[in-house]
Amino acid sequence: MPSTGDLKREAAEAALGYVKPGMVLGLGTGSTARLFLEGVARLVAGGMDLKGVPTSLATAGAAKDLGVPLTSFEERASVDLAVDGADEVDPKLDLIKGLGGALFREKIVAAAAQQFVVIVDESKLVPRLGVRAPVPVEVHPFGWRFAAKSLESLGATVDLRRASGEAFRTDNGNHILDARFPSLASAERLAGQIAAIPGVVGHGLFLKMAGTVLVGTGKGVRTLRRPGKPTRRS
Ligand code: A5P
Repeated sequence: MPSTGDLKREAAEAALGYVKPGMVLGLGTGSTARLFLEGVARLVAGGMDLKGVPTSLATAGAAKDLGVPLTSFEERASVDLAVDGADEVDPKLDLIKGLGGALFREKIVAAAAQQFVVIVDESKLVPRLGVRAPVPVEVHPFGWRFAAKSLESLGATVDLRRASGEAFRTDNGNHILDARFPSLASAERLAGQIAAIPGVVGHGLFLKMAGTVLVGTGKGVRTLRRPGKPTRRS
């Protein structure tokens, strides 16, 4: 019986098939993205010319440790391929991301990618967003209580994320509110409502962004594709 880690690795290894020499890669955050990064490090060690744009300080540190060259996103407006994990994937390939706290940079890099490939184990597939994961909402510390109250007025139960007893701080110095909605009927409408709350810096609803989702199943990788999104693969 393969472990969740095995399924994540299976998906991560499959994503290496999308990597071509000379690419600038968006490097995701989390345990599955870490496995992809290890694969990228192997390609670099084998002589492939690749550069990465990390989506978090943790990924930047891991890339440095593994010998993957980085380039600053401040010097470019796009990347060739972004590969990242997700917390939930629905049948339309819409996602919840951000349980790792890196959603703000992850969303920018995914949006800037020519191709955005998501790598998950099959436990992340859900019939509807929000059935298991909360929607992480990054908020500026100044307005977090107001943002929490505003999310509650949209029907959410809201928790300020904590780490070691303290309010969690993102790489951007902000807090995260984990918002659970009893029924997330229209993710698109909700995404607009959340984004409109003053003090909200970003949220973990990644809608119409993923072109390809690679799912580790233990019986081979399932490739899910969104119609109309580029899925170039060697
Ligand atoms: C990081 O902020 C998240 O968006 C991660 O991509 C997500 O939590 C998936 O993480 P795992 O690959 O560790 O499950």
